[in-house]
Amino acid sequence: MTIRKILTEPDPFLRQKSENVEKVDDNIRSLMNDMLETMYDAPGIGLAAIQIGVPKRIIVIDLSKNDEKKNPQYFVNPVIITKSKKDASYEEGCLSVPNQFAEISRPDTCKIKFLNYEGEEKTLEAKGLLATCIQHEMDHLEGILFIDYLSKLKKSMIIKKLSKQKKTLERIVV
Ligand code: GNR
Ligand code: NI
Repeated sequence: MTIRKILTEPDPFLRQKSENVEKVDDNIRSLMNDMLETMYDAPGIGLAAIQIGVPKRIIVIDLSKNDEKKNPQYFVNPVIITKSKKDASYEEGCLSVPNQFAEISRPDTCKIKFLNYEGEEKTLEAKGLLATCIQHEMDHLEGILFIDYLSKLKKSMIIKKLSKQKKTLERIVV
């Protein structure tokens, strides 16, 4: 298992649409292991493959608390079957938008189908933070970030800040 570099905004790669996985084989499972290790190291509660530069429709999520047993969940080619009319709002963050947080409103519950770690087809009814996280990660597969839901002004301020931080970091590293 390898910890990979997480891409951060602004990066055109994050805006790319991810492609379906044809078969869940050992290469895909190895990628999922890397994604999980990268997510735990960050740390975060979810990660989409595109965040480590791989444009495949793969998501990993683990909502377990620090003192609990780990509970990794793997979603390959996830599709939303139904979402609730009722919305819920959570303060969201994103490993690709470091240190920025905002209240985002999304459907409160959703039902998805996907392939699991073994490549078996499954369905899941998610609510609360899991529903939010699944939708946040599925947005990544379409090249969408949570800041896209903010006002133009708020979004541009965040992107400007992140661009500046990146330039400063480059100067330090080079
Ligand atoms: O670690 C993360 N926390 C989080 C909090 C609220 C809503 C969504 C998330 S996902 C985020 C990790 C991430 O960027 N996944 O793409
Ligand atoms: Ni994210």
